[in-house]
Amino acid sequence: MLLIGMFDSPFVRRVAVSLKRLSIPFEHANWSVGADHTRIRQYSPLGRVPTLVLDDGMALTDSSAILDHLDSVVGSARALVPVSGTPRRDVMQLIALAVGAAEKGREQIYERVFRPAEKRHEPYLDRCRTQMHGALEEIERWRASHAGIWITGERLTQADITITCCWTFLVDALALESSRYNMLAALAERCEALSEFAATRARWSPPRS
Ligand SMILES: N[C@@H](CCC(=O)N[C@@H](CS)C(=O)NCC(=O)O)C(=O)O
Repeated sequence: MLLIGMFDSPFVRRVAVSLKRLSIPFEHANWSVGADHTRIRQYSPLGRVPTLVLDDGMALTDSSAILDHLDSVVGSARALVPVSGTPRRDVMQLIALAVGAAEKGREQIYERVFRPAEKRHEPYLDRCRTQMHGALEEIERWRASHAGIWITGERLTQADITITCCWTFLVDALALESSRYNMLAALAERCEALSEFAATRARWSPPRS
């Protein structure tokens, strides 16, 4: 199995952390969406990472599709997203908020990296910032009223993994003020101390256009 993409991407990293958490061995192609775009497109017609090339040659794109596949491979008892009911609903909702915040962070970066300065549109950047903070505030509110070890209780789930990968990315790439989100920052710190997170921590650097 080959995971394509750099670990400074929250989408790639949440797949890498999940693979390690589930003890699924993989090789890593540390390719950048900037410099290695042509190489990436040989596996991902979208030209996006993460892409996971399976042992039978099938290349899966999009972290959600990849993570869904991994959960189905390991079975319901080990799956990182609960299989049904309120636990599944809550985990999926928290993941959607965290991924949404990271996407709005990514948009802000791409506006800087891929668009010439004279073509940048400040109202769009403002809109992205507002949406990003809206999602983070909602996760912070959730955490304030759910005091388990992990965000949905006593078991670490994909919500913890995704929130942490997205949070760390936003702090690193956009210098987000962690004091604004104390609960979220504390959860991320707890996750980052685990070996699968430590093994996938990468210094963030902007893609080259
Ligand atoms: N929804 C996708 C988002 C992945 C994504 O945005 N990846 C970025 C890197 S952080 C990428 O491939 N960007 C290149 C591009 O879209 O041109 C997922 O969850 O996998």
